[in-house]
Amino acid sequence: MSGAIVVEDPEGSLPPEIEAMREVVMVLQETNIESGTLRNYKAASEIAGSNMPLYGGGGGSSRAESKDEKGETAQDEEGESEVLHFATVNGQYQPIVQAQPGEAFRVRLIHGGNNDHMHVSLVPTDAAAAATATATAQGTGQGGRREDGPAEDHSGGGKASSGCTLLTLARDGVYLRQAPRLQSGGGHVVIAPGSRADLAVLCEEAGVYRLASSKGGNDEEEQDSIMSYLGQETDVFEGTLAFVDVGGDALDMELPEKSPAAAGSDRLLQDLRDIPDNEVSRFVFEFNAADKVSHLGNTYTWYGVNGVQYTNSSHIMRRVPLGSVEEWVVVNQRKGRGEGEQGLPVGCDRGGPGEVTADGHPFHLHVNHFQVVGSSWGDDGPDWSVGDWRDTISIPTPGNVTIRWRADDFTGEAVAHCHIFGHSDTGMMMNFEIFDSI
Ligand SMILES: [Cu+2]
Repeated sequence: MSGAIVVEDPEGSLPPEIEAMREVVMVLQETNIESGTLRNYKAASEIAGSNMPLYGGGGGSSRAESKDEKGETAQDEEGESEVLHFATVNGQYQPIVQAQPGEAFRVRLIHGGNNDHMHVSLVPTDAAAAATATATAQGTGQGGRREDGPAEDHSGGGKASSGCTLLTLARDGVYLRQAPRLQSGGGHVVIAPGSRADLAVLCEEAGVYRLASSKGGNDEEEQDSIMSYLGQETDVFEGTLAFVDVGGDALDMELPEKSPAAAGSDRLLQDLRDIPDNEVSRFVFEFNAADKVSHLGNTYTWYGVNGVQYTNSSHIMRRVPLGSVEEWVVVNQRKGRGEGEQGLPVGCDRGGPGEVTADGHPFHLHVNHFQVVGSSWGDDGPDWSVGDWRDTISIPTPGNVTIRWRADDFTGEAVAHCHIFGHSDTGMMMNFEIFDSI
């Protein structure tokens, strides 16, 4: 079960373009049920007249297609090998969001799912694509492309063909300093389980658009790029999340040109990159995944952090003085159990036994946000840049991300973990404690 708690900005504190936007909250969830249980859902779905796709595979690319797929597999009485795998938005299956042409609105996207990464874009259905093509041919539009505004400064390959502009304003509840930002070339947003993205959306042309997740980008190059970042074995949801139905009177709203955080002076936004290296404490946090093990009749993959499987909630792996700044290198490099607490990996590219891993892990830190200060991937990931603040980040696989965070305000025990629950629940988690040193 999950839901959204939205902490609103104080009235009058935002740029007028953002203030004027309507808000759409979207809590994403996934369901993934195999074999036997699926038959119950199938029966319930058919009785209810639902168009939910009860077949093996992704969430379907459209309502019509889902229905066809369901029809095709209705003959399959066994269903043993089938997998029911779909995503919902606010508990609804592929809901429709209404919008007007030229209307800028804000989407608060919250990934409350447990396993799949989302690689989200807003793409026209065939009808919208045809309308856009017609408008372009007649010279009455630019294929949906905005020629003015901030989007142009960060424009990537896919915007012209999409008809909509999708800009990131904030991640994990913190406004980006360099916002609004078009990310990942074609306007895709990567959202890991547990992470949040605040987006500004504007569609110029009337039509029906799909808010969809896919491994693909607008071209092969982008697809290669996203999977080589996340790891080839990482699960990325493929299917429609929601539809945006753009119609009615055209509006002439503007996308914001500057970030609400640009002049931020609160302590959270103090740039931790300015702190000298000798004033931070370094720690290496390594994700470990090893062979399958049997326990109480179940077989599962061994998951751990720094060579330790989380089984003891009173075991503290890291103690942090209140007010101090931590620098953690979060590593996902090799298969195997790692070297344990007594022999923490000293470098990012840990040697020793174990193949290079292709299974990605979103790192999540409780209590304090962290700032990205470096990565084996370079200064810009698919959905982050050095300097950004987050509480959840996917680690390049194989590779590492270096973060800094200040132990602010709160003392006590907390956890850092992979946000794929199948991993964290079987051991990919560690305790740390913030203590008052005075
Ligand atoms: Cu994981």
